[in-house]
Amino acid sequence: MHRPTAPRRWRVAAAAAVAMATGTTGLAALTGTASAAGESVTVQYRTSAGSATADQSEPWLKVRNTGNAPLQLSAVKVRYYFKADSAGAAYRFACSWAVKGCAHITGTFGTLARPTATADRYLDIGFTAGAGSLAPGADTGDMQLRFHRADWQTLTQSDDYSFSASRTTYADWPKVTAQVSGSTVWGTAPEGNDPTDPPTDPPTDPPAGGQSLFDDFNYSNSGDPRISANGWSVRSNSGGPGVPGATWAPENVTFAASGGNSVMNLRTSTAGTPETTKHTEVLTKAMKFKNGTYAARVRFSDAPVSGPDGDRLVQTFFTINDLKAPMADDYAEYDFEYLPNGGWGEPSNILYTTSWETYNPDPWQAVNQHTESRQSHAGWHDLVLTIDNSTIKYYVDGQLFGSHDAAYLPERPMSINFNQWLIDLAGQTSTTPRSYDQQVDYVLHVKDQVLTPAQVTAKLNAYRAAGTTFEDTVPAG
Ligand SMILES: [Ca+2]
Ligand SMILES: [Ca+2]
Ligand SMILES: [Ca+2]
Repeated sequence: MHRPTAPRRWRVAAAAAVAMATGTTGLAALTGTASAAGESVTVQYRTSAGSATADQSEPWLKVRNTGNAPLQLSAVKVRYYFKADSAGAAYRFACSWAVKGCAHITGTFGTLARPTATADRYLDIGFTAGAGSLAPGADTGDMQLRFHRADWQTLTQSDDYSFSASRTTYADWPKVTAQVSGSTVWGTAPEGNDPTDPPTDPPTDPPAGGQSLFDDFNYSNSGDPRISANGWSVRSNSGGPGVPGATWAPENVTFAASGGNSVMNLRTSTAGTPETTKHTEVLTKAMKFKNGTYAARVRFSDAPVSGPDGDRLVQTFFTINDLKAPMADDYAEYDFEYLPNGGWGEPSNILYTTSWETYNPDPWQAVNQHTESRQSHAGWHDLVLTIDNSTIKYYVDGQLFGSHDAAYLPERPMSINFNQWLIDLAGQTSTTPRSYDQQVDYVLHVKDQVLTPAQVTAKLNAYRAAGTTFEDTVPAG
């Protein structure tokens, strides 16, 4: 089986642009000084479909650089907030015409963790590097954008936060927001969208039985034959994601006792060149995991073990299968991705959960839904993902983090993966060696059962009470 090339590149264009916008050091992005340096924009809006209900919502936008320096458009994101027609409704973005060229404009949908009466979703408008820059005082010109329901049913836009039926000519519009390199510089978001909702399910004992994979990662080293016997592959083959020319280093995967328990350590290291960059990944050889519960205890880190900090690092726990053709519907991927030093246009630490319908690698087009939290997640975390026939849910430390829609459910089984890699080498340009650790205590999958985080913990404790460090009763996919 070929390992799927993990397509976590959906903001790569933005990341590249941040590097350009901040010169050779990239330090402005890392220290969040992009807007402090005077970058500012205004966003003008009009609609060309002003009715309360419509086949498509048509937000037309112009972004103007009101700062005093050229502005790389790929550092800019504009967010349009709306109320979904139903909890399971899915949407598609399209660009009808744009002065900058529709090929240089991206649209991805997300879910607000704290919905309001007029907003539970958003559309993020972004730009590829090919969109170029805006001189001081210049604007993008017309961007004639639209979105519609995936099933082409009529949508209601009169209840949408960012919609205004009366705006039929361009004027400044503060009910969309704009960010430059991750800092909000325009508009007002709907109130209260912290991604922290309390769990609603009471703790109970886990359901009996259930075909399961459990591994406490009690191994001696990356060459331990039990790793392969238990269905894991420690990656050594080259390729993406991340720094081109980097290697994937099995020897950087180690195991150590920690408080009577064993943890797996993924160490990613670099001395600032592709040749010295070593990524790490551990994944199941089989793609046989689909609906049910996925859980892992993972330790993210904000700082290197040694050497200078600042690299644009991605620390992950995810499931994925292979893209059989561009935009193939039967692709599936569900990610926890922590960026301790920013990247993908973000200036600082951010945790993403992302559910993928599909994507097109070239030209880049993503069909996904994501939820994000801009704060440090350094330390140990209990990560839980559940998938049933209607919803995808992500939990962090027992709290619901994101809930994604039926349109993003998996069509085929997937592998389970952990990896740590560098997006690029622009975050820290030193050639002093440094390394970063991501640790994994255990992984659990229970086929076709949606467990609460408390039920996951109970099942983990039952395995440990029984002295079981590995079990795999999940049938081949
Ligand atoms: Ca609506
Ligand atoms: Ca363990
Ligand atoms: Ca899909």
